[in-house]
Amino acid sequence: MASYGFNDQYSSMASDSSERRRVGLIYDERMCLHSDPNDLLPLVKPDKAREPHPECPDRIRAIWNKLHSSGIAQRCVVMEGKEVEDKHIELVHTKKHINLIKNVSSTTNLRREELANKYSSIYFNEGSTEAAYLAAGSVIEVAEKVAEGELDSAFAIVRPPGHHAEENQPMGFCLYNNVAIATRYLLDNRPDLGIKKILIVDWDVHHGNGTQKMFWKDPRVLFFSVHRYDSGTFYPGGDDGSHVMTGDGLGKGYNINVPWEHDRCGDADYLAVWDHLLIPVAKEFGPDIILISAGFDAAIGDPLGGCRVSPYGYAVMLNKLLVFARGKIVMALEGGYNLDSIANSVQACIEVLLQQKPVIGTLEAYPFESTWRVIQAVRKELSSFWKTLAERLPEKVTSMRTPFIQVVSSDSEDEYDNFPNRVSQDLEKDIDNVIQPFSDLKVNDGPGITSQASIISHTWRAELSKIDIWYAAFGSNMKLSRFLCYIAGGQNGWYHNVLYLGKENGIPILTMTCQLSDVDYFKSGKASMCKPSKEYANTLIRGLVEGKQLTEEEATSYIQQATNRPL
Ligand code: Q9C
Ligand code: ZN
Repeated sequence: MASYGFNDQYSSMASDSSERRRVGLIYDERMCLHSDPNDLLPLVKPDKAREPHPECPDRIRAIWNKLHSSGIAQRCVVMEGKEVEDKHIELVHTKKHINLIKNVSSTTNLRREELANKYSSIYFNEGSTEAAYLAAGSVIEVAEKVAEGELDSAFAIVRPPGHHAEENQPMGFCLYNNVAIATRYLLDNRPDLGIKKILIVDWDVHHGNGTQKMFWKDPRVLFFSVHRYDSGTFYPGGDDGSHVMTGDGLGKGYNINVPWEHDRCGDADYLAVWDHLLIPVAKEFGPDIILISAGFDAAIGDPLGGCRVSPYGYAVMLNKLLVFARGKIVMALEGGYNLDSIANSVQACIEVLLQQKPVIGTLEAYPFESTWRVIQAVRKELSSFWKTLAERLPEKVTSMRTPFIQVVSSDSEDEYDNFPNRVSQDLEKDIDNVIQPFSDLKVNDGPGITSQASIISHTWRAELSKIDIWYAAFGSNMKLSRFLCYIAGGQNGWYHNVLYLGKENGIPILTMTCQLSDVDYFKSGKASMCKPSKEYANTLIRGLVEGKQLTEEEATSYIQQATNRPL
């Protein structure tokens, strides 16, 4: 049942290169014309400078550039964007809404600002209309090609995103509901293609409120959304994303919400949801095509999501869907705001669609306790509609779990973000950059470990148990900015080496060391003392204060004194 160990999906692998899968890719530079006019303010009024809007043109550029530099785009069928026709938008939106989006680019800046302010998390500029028409039209374009069989699968690299957009309002960075429009297009306008049942998988970290409403009573469309809910406090908020929202009328049972209770969900949590909810239900539903509202804001390093899905996680999630609908999968970009994370994640997905190498790897973590709670609640809520969900999950499956430890974070996160430009980057990458192979660890004297210790034959605990001197840092408050500050502080000081000792429960174990020659050098007094950098000192002080042992004044003076004291 549960396969946290390794991947079990080879059945759909193209066995030789002659049956290479045709994967469509759509990108159009014109979708970059839509951007937040406030992002231009720093040029005009530097004092008014604020954070650039996360839903920015560079998102799709980053993806596009990455797919080219890695040679993946060259293996796909690349298509140009296409504008949607009003009659197709009308399948899900009101005429009033269409007029709003149609006219917004030809009005004044002031009027645009007034209009945008009427909605939740929306901006408009001169490029918004064209981008919105291209995003929706491009998803239709690839969906049609996949449904026809001209393409096996496709990825539409579009913006603005769509899943928050409702019948009569833009919302949450979304203008037109791209995926919903394409879904209705296939069902209503192309009966000739034989698409009768559509599964929409929405793995954007936010609930797809717009899509949910558009298919609320429609049994032809199974809408499955997994998202942060946090008791209804996470965007878009309210109870739309609750698991009790299962649809209405004929559509009852065809709306499935998987609401995370908290942040930090990762590969293990998503795959548990796949194995125990989505995959069994998809089997029972038997979709003719799958559309994925593919936001990548649940990715590790996303500034909005707070979740931890890796590119490998997305690849496994996608691969598990490829056995349905004869592999007809259409992916459309939704959110995702860390440029590196989204580029790497999209790349991993397209490699899966191309089916050129098997998806292999392991998961080292278990789902959270709360994840099993959520899965059980969803299964119970929907057990009368899907017989596969009525079975009880074996205890030995649900007993594989990780407790969730609430991180009590200090008042303001940003105050201590000493690496503001780096915070949003991919944590795994940062770790890669600072770690050095375990084999660099050389401790030659004493009964300790011998040189060139092998990480393969020993666990880090076993190795370190042989060392007499320990330096340990309690890492519960190790958010990325702080971690980087320690590293930088250490590297400017005397901990030149950061060693990666392995992973435990998915958490990388690092330690900082120095050369023995450095110890001697310091002991000899020849080394001149240097004060820690301001950031490093502040981080140390903060750590002491959070440990509740010292007040801020005490910690500050302690660090001050320590910097002037000989060893
Ligand atoms: N406190 C998508 O990912 N956040 N949209 C507003 C207000 C809006 C995300 C926060 C997030 C919208 C497509
Ligand atoms: Zn999102």
